[in-house]
Amino acid sequence: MSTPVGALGTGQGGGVELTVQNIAQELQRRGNQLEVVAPFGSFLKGVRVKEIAGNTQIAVQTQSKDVPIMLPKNSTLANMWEYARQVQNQYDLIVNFAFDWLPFYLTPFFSTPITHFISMGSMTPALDEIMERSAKLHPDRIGVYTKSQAETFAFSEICEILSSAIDLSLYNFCAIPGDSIAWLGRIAPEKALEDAVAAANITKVPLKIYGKIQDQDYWQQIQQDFPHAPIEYMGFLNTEDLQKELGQARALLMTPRWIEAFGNVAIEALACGVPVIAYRRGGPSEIVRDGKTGFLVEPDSIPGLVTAIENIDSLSRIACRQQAEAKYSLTALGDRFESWFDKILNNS
Ligand code: HBI
Repeated sequence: MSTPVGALGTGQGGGVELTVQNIAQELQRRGNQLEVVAPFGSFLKGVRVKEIAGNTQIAVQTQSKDVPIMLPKNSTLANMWEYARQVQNQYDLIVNFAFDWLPFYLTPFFSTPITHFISMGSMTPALDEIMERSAKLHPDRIGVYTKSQAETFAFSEICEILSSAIDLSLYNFCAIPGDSIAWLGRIAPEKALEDAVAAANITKVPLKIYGKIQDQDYWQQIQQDFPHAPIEYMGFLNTEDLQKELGQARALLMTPRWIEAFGNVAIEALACGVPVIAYRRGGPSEIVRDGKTGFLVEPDSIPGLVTAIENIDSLSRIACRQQAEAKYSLTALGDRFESWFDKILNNS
């Protein structure tokens, strides 16, 4: 049951789109019969998709924390779950990827077990409450990316930590980098690009910036604050072009101001042999092996970033690729999800 905020394959669903795609394709490759229920216009290579029409759901991060739970007229989310109710007896398990109130509320009304993969940290009290109620009813049926994401909820102890993955065959190892470092992500305040630019300004190491400019004023302000920093904006690239560029980097800088639930860009860098310098905060702090495949830095410390940049060439790039292969391949992800599902089906 995909996210109702937008059609799969359009990027509107953010990070969870990649998770739905990877899990569906990997579980099917292993012989599981499945279909993905998603908003009209969704597409998933090699996987049966049941497209559901209606008005898509507002993205929760665009709303203030105390708004009431809302469904638009002819709600895609409601229509998705009406379909699930009708076909539930054809399936052993229903897996929800929507970060929305309705699926959690409906869980006890279904005869087929429903399990929930939560794709962000805590967002609103109303969602926290219904997720907690669901977690209390069925403690083994809440999955998350990371422990630090789970700890934003009161039920962190019962969460299954599933981490994430990428299709490693799309990423090539690069042994000898160029002289620049990279920053990758939505250009918006919670990603604190200004810290990476400040560190480049001090070290004079060229910084290449990749990603969508989500907040134009914020981007202009950074350029005004650091007129002489050695930075270059490279635009928003697709995976194939991105991994070619990213592989050339001496390091990836991750400077999140908020708790990243995971941080897919970290495993994309590792897959190319690029060590990661990240604030010790949220998902990236559970990915980077400090001193081995990158450095974890005191959060919001620019001197910490500078020291890490000055020492990054001492790390082994092949160790970065090896970590990606051991933990973040589609096979490793499939193993984690299948063992989670087995536990649920054996207990239900
Ligand atoms: N908002 N209402 C709502 N429902 C979702 O499933 C949702 C969202 N915002 C973001 C989101 N999902 C995903 O992009 C997360 O993986 C970030």
